[in-house]
Amino acid sequence: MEMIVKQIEAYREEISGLEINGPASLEEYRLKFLSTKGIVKSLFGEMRNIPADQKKEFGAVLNAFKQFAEEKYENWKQSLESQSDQGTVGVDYTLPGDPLPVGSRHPISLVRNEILSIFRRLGFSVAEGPEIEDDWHNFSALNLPENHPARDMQDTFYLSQNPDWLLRTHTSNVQIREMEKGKLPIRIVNPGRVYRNETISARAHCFFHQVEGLYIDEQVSFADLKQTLYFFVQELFGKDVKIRFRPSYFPFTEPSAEMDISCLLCNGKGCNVCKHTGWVEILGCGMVHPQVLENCGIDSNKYTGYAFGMGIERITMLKYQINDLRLFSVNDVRFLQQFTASI
Ligand code: 2NL
Repeated sequence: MEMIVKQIEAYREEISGLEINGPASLEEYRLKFLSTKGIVKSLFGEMRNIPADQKKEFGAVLNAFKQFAEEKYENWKQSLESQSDQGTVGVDYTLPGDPLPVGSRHPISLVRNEILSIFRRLGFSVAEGPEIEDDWHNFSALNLPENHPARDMQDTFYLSQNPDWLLRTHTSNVQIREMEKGKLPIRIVNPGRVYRNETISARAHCFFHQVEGLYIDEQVSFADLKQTLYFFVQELFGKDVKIRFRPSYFPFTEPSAEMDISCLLCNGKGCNVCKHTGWVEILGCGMVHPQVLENCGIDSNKYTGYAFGMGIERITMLKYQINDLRLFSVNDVRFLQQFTASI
């Protein structure tokens, strides 16, 4: 019996020296000492080897040890629970918090907003309209003849459920709808997404974005158009930019022109971007065709107007030296994150 009592003393010392610092070490302690296969239980099993006259004494030692081991367990358990209630164990309040990822504007939106804000300062208001359109507002009112190639299934997306409807191929439908309202003068810019049935490549996509403008009043001239567009590109690209107009053709304007700006990269000396001409095309424009005015119920003897249209992707590519149109729609964050500094 003496041997066993010594052993119990040793267990007491072992328990007193234990460091319980979490639920795992507490459970390890419980399994070792207090479980059905634990040390306390097995010591009680020793009772039958103790001579009858010493059983009472041994029983007292054993009970005291059991109580000691159980109390220790309860104390540790309580102190662990109160620590986790307060949530203070191992929390370092000086560490930085979890990051909150904040998105940023798409480059197309940045440039669109910049374009619109320049025209707003000139007194233009912003108008928008439907992307699903009918033949009249997308083609006929704009003087596009029945047999014009743009009307072809190959170039335009028609809705398969009802081919009277199509996805607009330019934002001019908004200007037509504005003119049809019959309130003059009109001075609007209209941004939006347009669709064309193109094979996707670095230079073409089946959807892209435009800003068009329209100014109709008495006595509006081509000189007004030139001055307005000159102010616009100076605001967008800087005071040193030069412009030139080349004659062109659109069914909805007469006369029509394409406007180039001096190349921003080489300052007109000639480089890859301007294909060594010193000039880059940025928009098309012209005086609104009298037939288009009449189509919308506007007296073409009394009123004249100018209109222009530009691709936002094209201008964004020039401004930020982006060489592949597809980058705008694949949503690769490595591309998009490069614009986070802008608002
Ligand atoms: C381009 C050329 C242009 C227009 C758009 C227009 C609209 C009406 C009447 C007359 Cl309702 N014209 N829009 C005029 C000239 C050119 O866009 O290259 N766009 C990307």
